[in-house]
Amino acid sequence: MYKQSVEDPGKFWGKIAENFYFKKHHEGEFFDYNFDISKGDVYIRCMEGATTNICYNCLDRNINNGHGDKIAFYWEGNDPMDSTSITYKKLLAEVCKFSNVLKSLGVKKGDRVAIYPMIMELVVAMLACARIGAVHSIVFGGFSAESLSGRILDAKCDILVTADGVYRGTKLINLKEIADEALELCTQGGHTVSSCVTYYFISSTSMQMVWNKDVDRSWKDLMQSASSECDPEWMGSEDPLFILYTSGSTGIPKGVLHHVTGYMLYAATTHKYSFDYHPDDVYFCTADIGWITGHTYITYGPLLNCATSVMVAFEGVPLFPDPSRYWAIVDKYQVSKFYTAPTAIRALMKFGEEPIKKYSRSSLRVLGTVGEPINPEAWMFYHTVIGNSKCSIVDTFWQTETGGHVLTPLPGCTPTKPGSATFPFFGIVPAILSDEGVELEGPAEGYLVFKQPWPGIMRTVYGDHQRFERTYFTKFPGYYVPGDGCKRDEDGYIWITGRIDDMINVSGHLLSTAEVESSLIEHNLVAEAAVVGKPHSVKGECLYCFVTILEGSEFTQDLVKELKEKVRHHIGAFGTPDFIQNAPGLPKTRSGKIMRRVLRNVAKGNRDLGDVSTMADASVVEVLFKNRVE
Ligand code: 6R9
Repeated sequence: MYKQSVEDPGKFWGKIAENFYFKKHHEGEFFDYNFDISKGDVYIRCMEGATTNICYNCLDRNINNGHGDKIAFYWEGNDPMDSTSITYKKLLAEVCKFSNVLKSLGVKKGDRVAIYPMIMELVVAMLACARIGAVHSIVFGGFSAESLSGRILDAKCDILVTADGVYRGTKLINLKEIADEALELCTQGGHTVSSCVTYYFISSTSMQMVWNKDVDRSWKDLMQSASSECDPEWMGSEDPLFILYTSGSTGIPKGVLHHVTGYMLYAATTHKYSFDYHPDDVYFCTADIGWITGHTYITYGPLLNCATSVMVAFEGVPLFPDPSRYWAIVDKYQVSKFYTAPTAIRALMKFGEEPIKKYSRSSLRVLGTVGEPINPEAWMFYHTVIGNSKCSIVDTFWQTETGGHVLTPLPGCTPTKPGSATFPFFGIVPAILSDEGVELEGPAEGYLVFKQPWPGIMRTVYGDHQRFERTYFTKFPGYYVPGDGCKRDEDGYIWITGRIDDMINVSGHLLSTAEVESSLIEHNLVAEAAVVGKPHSVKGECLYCFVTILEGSEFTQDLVKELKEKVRHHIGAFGTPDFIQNAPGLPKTRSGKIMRRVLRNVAKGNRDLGDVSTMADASVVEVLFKNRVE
């Protein structure tokens, strides 16, 4: 299948497309694209001319095939007593109702709708957007008001959908308050959101809610009177489906834009083959829908395959009510396919085997991982302890930009090696390039690139096509450059070695150093800041910040606290730095570039700095080692 997928991609994907409903079929070549910027604008189109609707394919098509009463989602609340489920038929009715609500608020095809997460209703809201052709832009619930407003402004969203609050462990987060602050910032930024639809999730009076009658609408009130029938909008293959922001190395997030048909085919196919999905499976992905993993592998992929999924109301590692929570859920629903992140596995390893062995986990067949390189120890723990040495481990490498898995083993088919994402998925042609852009053969290490398009690849950066070309297609014309380094071993296995740009991967979430640095520099005592990633036993990497303060001022623990709070406020809780150290001077090249490589070694306490001949003033390094914090 792989051979066919790369030799005749049109035939391969065309056959897969036959499983989906198209209102109008396409004619001509399956792909039309240019990857080579030296020959003109970069573009990718797939099945252009066909019309379809992804929501119709997720729901109506499955219902028409006789699966209306199948469970689409089992939902587990923060409190284990709080659980419910929804069938495909019921989900369609809810989606149609919310589609009509959106229409009544004036939302039309092509309009952008921001969604600041809540739970089952989030899936309803995103599918409703897809049904009427509106473009959803979901913002992860851990982001701050400032991050949320930046994203609403960039896409000029007219509507914001949110909830009053959510629980994280025992902590109640007042989402609406953050949303209100973000809307205020949007107005100050010159764009006023016309409606804010709030779902009362907590529905208790303990939450103080400010209600602005011009803008605020209640989800439940609007839904009550909405009809549960709504015809889908037939969308062109290359019409946009959603925007999802990802960190950019300049510090300004990029709105990754995915389009209807290519994304649909790729989400469904990767979900089917990477997890060896079968109709009687119960599938459980622990991600938050606010990230791409949630988009592709909670909502679209599983629904397109008519799967039954477990969805949980909490992100990160559930230690509530105890560290066995995942395994209690696995046994409760007889989960067969489980998908999580290395950071979660490492966090669970800390509690030992006992909380895991309390449950049988005998239903498990395939265990997936995503988000960052998985270290072999965590891989082995996943395999031997969590999977009782009888499950396939699938280490799936991909990005917001790729839409779905691009390197992954196929369960029961690819012999695995702990820590390697193994081989390309169908339709993916990787290569390893040297610094000079030469394709390296055999065992080699260099830049990971992809040579031809696949259906799920992003089409552009929202509102900035040049940035799309600059970021992914300029370094090596003719190739898509994801920004990761990799190694190929003597057996042809690919091993991701980490980011090659200034990105830090904290618990599977990418953060740009520039974004954190600009938050630090806003403090009036900070003259300069440089941020690097430091290896962390659970998070993979954590933020280690070097700050140079103004002459004559004092570096105190209060300042450290203020700076941490500042970054947290700008980015959100998950971006809070672990370490802030006083750096009277930073190592710079003679041209003034901060030498992050040196700082990474200082953070690690590694005195073997390599070649420092380009450093302007080598004496700063000794001081940095002296001020190091642990
Ligand atoms: C899906 C997702 C993308 C970046 C990517 C890479 C890292 C993701 C990985 C992995 C090694 C894996 N990454 N999966 N590195 N092995 N299996 O995480 O998307 O948030 O856009 O991050 O994450 O560095 O380039 P996104």
